[in-house]
Amino acid sequence: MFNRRNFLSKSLLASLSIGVVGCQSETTNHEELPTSQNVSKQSSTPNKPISIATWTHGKEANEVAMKILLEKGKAIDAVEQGVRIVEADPKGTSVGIGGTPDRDGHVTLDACIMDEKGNAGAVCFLEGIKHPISVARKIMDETPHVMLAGEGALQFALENGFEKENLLTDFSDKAWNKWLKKKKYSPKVNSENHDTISQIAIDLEGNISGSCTTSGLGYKMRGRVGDSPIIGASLFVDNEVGAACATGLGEVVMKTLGSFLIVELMRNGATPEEACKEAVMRIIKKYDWKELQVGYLAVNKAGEYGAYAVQKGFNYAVHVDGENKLINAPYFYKNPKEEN
Ligand code: SD4
Repeated sequence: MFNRRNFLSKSLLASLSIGVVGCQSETTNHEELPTSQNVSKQSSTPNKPISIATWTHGKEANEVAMKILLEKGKAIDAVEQGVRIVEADPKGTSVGIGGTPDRDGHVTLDACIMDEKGNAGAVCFLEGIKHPISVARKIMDETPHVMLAGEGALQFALENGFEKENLLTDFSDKAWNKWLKKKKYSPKVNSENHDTISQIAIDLEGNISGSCTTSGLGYKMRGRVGDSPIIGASLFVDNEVGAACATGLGEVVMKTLGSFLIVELMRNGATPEEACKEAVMRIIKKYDWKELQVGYLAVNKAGEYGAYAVQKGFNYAVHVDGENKLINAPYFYKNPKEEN
């Protein structure tokens, strides 16, 4: 019988495979593709609780989140507390304290958070506050707005008990001074200067939430805001479908609204990995992607997860069934320079 939802799913999947396969070239890495997970097959036994987060430090964030989830805590608390541990680590040069400054030496932070009800909070161009994710949470919980920026965000944070502190560590200060000698802005791909933390969790009730926090691109122009505080770009949650999040060059994530796209693709039947791959392909098709990195991560309502990146090097951590493991994401571009 004709069913509009099936029809949409089928046509979408057909266009997905044309889009994706049509762009696969010798540069595509097939070996590393994990087995695609089948939504309908596994949806009767959902993977929950689950916590999933970008990069190696995602493991620490998952540890914190899983403790909360196993104690019957809410996914929204798990993803806030999870990323706070990374924000508080002065050794991390892409998040919170210790973040790489902009070209003028200021550490400016972006973050957003979204819960199972579709509530969202975000903060951007925030200076001097170590935990932008908690400022974003407060904006979500206690104001009629979604995002506060710069001075206003700082004022709100101070009025709500957050303390101002110097976020520029000696290490980041030295690195910035070294950078000043040449002032060459050349964002490298991967974790050399991309390790924003984005996290998604599903709690025991089956509710989904997500978070994202970063100091953004190192040595960016003063005032530059990336994708990380933009709902739909770095993060999107739809409790009926799943959630997606991003890391990497924010400009292309913003221009393709990747996380929202991924959730919509999953709504129409794509697996998390297929959806992430299609979002990467939208970047590949339109932009000069060889020197940039973007990694997407997604989880569906059944707790199945997947990821896909433009280049080699994006990894993520998954905590499920008592195990917290790191996984290398499959990717599109095999850099010939790295093959030698
Ligand atoms: C940004 N998306 O500001 C962030 C950077 C990032 O891993 O994700 N780094 O563009």
